[in-house]
Amino acid sequence: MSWDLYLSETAALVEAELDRLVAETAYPPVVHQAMRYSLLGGGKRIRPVLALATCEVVAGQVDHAVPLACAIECIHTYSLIHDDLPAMDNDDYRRGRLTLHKVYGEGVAVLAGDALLTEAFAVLAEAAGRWPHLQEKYLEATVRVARASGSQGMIGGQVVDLGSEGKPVAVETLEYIHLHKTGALIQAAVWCGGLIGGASRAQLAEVDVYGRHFGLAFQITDDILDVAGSRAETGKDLGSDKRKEKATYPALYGVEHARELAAQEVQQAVKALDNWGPEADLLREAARSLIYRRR
Ligand code: GRG
Repeated sequence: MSWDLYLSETAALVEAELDRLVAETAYPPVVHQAMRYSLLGGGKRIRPVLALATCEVVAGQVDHAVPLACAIECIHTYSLIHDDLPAMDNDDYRRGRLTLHKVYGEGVAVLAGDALLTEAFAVLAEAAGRWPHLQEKYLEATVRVARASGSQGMIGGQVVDLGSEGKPVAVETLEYIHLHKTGALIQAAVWCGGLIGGASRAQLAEVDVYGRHFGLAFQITDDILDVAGSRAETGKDLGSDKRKEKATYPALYGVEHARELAAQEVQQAVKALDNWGPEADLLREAARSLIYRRR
């Protein structure tokens, strides 16, 4: 199956599960409606689908990785809500719609993000309790997801990003920001998907390298879209990185060289799976699709 088809079919499965997870009727209504506005608001579902694809590629049972996939998407959604706040990137639009704080106010947006982050760990802990034979794996995955999201992962990257605005930034700092702000959660998604699916430690080490390069390529292409994409396709105001004097690959190297660097990262992601057979084509194609990313 092609990656595009796999992505759209599996994203629909994730969407249905997220819809069930945060019920429309839950009390108090405002926070749950706000959570749903962002959680069900048109995300591409790259991270959860990568987690499920990796589980599948190692011949695991995909439904065992669904809680992992949903937890990761809840964390990703919280990070976008908080990232859009006036105290962070102060963005008005995401996915072609007003950002959450523009609709529900800043207080509810902060709390909806907090609630999604908290829910993610409830979902992981529940999964550990549901399948006794996966208990240890879900515990290990929980630690990995927490670390990837925390001060030495996504938040670490975000803090360095915030602190670098308006300043000249060294290549190493830029790489740190991208690997942590964006890469860590993507890397955790594939690694944990493999873990739940029964991958060997050697396979997990290779998947980890794949995830690192995928994450870097994903953020470089994200930065390129901010400069050279279309508002209709990205659903975001373009040029915001430049306005905020953000540290990005196009700012440091120019768009053309940034494209080459993204292609190199894709190549390295694919190379990390050299020991794998055709069963890993899905992951190879997922990485290659980043070159043509338009949203
Ligand atoms: C704790 C106050 C507080 C804030 C946390 C950690 C954080 C703020 C923000 C995370 C940093 C961040 C938003 C990184 C950007 C990653 C990125 C490229 C997001 C876009 O991902 P897509 O394209 O989005 O997968 P969709 O819309 O498809 O879900």
